[in-house]
Amino acid sequence: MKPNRRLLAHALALAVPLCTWAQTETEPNNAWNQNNPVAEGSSMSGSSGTCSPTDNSVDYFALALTQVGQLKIRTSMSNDGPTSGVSLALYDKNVGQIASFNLASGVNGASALDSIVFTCRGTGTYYLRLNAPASGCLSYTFSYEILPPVFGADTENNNNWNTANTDTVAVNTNADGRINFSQNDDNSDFFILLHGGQPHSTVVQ
Ligand SMILES: [Ca+2]
Ligand SMILES: [Ca+2]
Ligand SMILES: [Ca+2]
Repeated sequence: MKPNRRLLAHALALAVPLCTWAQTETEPNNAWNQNNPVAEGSSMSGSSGTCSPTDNSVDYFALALTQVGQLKIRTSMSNDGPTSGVSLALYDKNVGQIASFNLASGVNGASALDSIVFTCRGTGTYYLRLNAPASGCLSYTFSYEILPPVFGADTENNNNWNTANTDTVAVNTNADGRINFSQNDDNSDFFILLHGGQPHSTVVQ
């Protein structure tokens, strides 16, 4: 007797666990040191405002960057009233504010997708804060990912002229590099330029 292939496919699909997983916020998360941790690639859901029950507190989350690059935060948000925007802020590991910004939320129960990218992010912890909406109940889901840096890496440690010996650049050759990525101790890159066969050092700061 032949197996029912369609039935078998459905059974296999049900047996495969979902690759993505979602979390829901845990209140109180009203200060940076009450944050809810969020892993890269997973989604976090929450609410704020005149929901049921009403909770107009802000929501703090901790993002963990394990590689340098561009931090992209994606949101899907919905307000049950006419308020169309949400105020957010990003902080570094020392709770210094990097940026405050607004992302879109759908109105009257509709959802809206939005995203923002922060370039030159180094590794470590960052804190994300969502403020309560000006009015109405806000429901949201967000996730984040680390996109590759725009340019390739230079060879560290090249912070001094006499440690640049591995970053030798030939004439008419582009040299990639990364410098001043947040939270990473790299604010000086020395390169050796070969000109007429003679090395000359140059510094990027
Ligand atoms: Ca909340
Ligand atoms: Ca909260
Ligand atoms: Ca560098």
